[in-house]
Amino acid sequence: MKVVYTDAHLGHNPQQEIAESGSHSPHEHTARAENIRETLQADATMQLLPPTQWGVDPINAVHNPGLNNFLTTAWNDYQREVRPSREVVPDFFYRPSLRDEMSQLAEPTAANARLGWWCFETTTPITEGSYIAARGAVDTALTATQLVLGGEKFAYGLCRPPGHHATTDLYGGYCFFNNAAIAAHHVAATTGTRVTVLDVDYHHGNGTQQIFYGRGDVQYVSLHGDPRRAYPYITGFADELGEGKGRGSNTNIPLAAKTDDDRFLDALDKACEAVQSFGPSLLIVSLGLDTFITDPICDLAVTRDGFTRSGARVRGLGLPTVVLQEGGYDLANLGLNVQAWLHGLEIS
Ligand code: Q9C
Ligand code: ZN
Repeated sequence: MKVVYTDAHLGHNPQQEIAESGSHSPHEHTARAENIRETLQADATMQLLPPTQWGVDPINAVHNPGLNNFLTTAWNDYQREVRPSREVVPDFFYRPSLRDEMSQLAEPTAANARLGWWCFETTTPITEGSYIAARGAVDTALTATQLVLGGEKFAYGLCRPPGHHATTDLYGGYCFFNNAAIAAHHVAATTGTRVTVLDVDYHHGNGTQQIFYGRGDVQYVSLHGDPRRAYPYITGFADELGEGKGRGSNTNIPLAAKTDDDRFLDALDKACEAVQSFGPSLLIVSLGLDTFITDPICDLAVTRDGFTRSGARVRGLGLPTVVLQEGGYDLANLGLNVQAWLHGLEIS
């Protein structure tokens, strides 16, 4: 299988994560992607190649162009205008109800205010090279997608930073641009055919759901920790089915804590049935390995064998498939888990 990778991700190099009323070393860090690359590089069935450059148009076709404009200069603006800091995190969030009964504002001009305008939470620091890294992840997703459009049955994009929490207007949840959504829109827009994003990350892909919620040409199907207990809390409920033209093209399957391989595979069966009835021409998998039994921030109990079985189940759909990296935080097992999933897809 072809594996798209760029070392541009190394530029996004946070050393802290502000969460749970404190600050700790980040769960989302450079060693994640390096561990995956090393494991796949040592695998004779995998062929690494760099992404080509796609520019900003595919990003701005999915996101508010203001998000890219902001991220382009956010780190530098903050250094100059607020204070020198290797990592930049908002300390004020614009919430529309602050101006209930009043007209809503346009984007503010102060660097600190713009941070809280474009970001929804505190765990996604901007470092000096974060923007270059985020662009590299989008290029990686689009290059992997191009390989599949060009006739490869499967391709894997080692996207870092991940993408599925980024909405039309907002970054957060370790994500700047929604790599999978940008790839899915690119396929729908250039081929005129239906596309599905199947999201198996532990966390609900609130961004991907939001971006396609009103569209009938891109289906979103997700398995995830029940939002009653799991981040991002405000989306991922089973009754979110899409709206307008998108009615019926959104499927959420929330999972109980400690869900094991057999129960996860049962849920994946249901997800695959939804994919089959939608009838896409191409599948994009948002691949998170944070459903793993020893993941440090999640509470499911999927094993490596469960990942191989998951890949094999997705292979059973018989669709050209682009696999894009999302989460997964058990560093010692991350590369091996990605490899197991991809072997299930390609070799089983
Ligand atoms: N105490 C991805 O897996 N922190 N993002 C949650 C809960 C944010 C996960 C902390 C988790 C984001 C791509
Ligand atoms: Zn996740």
